[in-house]
Amino acid sequence: MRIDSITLTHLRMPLASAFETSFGRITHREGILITLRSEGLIGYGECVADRDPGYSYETTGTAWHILKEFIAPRLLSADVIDAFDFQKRVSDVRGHHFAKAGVEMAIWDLLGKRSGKSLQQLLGGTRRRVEVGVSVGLQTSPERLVQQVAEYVNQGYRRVKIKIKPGRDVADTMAVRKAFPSLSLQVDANSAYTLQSSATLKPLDELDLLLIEQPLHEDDIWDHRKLQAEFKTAICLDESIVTPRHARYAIEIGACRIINIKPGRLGGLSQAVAVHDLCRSNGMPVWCGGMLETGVGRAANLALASLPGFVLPGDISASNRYYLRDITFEQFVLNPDSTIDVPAGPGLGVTVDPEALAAFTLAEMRLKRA
Ligand code: OSB
Ligand code: MG
Repeated sequence: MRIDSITLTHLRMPLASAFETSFGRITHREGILITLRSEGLIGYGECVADRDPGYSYETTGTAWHILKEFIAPRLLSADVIDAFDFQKRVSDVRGHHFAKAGVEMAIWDLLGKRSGKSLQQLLGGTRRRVEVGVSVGLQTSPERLVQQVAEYVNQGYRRVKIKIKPGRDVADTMAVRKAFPSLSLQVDANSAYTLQSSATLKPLDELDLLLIEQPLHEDDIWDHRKLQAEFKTAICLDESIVTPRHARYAIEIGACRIINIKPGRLGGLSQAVAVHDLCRSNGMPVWCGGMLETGVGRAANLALASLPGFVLPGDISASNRYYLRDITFEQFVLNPDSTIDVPAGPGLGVTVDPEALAAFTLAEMRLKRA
């Protein structure tokens, strides 16, 4: 397939409500929409880098640079066959997974539109709807947190994840557990603890949590293994699993009992599927994480989460949990059984609203085939 042009659109979108994690508080989400034009078709992909290097070293700025200088030239110089061919072509670009994943997503969208198949079909997904939960940011007090959780539970979310950090952990989680004794509940520390300071988290082990996500350093596999040995509750790795190889390390040494899969962090949907397959054959449960995606990235996550190894609810909430106005015409809604329907149209199955896109655009650049 010939790629005629690549358009990078730097977006800044207001969130429906501020989102705070152990690495910071945001009121707006930045990102880069990738538009590929190919033989009369248009494919979209979302690069999930944000403004600041809090979750990852990648930012909208680094991704823009890598996309423009290194990835676009490799894609515009010769026809691309599929996602695997794309990965081979960019294998000499070290790291920068968010940048690569955004382009790979747009390639899948094109492949689907060419063949009339949905991304779900292309990836081998089976379910028509997937179980989802909601990720709740840090609040100013346990009372406010319980209030926020209650709102989401009333909206129909049956699985809730709360963000924690030192000083906002045990009391907050206990308050939610007390208010909702049978809720599926999990916590996410985004690397805010060391092996030493994580000893303070021990009371969480009595709260019947689904999992404790990424308590220790983002590049750590070894200390998580020590921590998992101390906890009954499953440790889940997010930040640390950046390639299928890291998933294998974690499985082999017992660093965790659950893995969070995000296509952006892993460098593309193809890599996400590879981690899924590896985990499935090793009996390691996985679930689909989120990066506060727009409708474009959310569509891809829903297709991915419909694969059989995704046995825990994903961080894939309804569109209105993230944005009052999204860049896709399609809005994802929560079904009464805490599921969201997987898009069935060709490719990602979503269409971009040009007016919404224009309203949120900070900068745009189109790179053409020579
Ligand atoms: O660690 O899972 C995370 C959002 C941005 C960056 C990292 C994370 C998150 C979330 C929100 O927890 C998940 C979502 O609903 O998109
Ligand atoms: Mg996480």
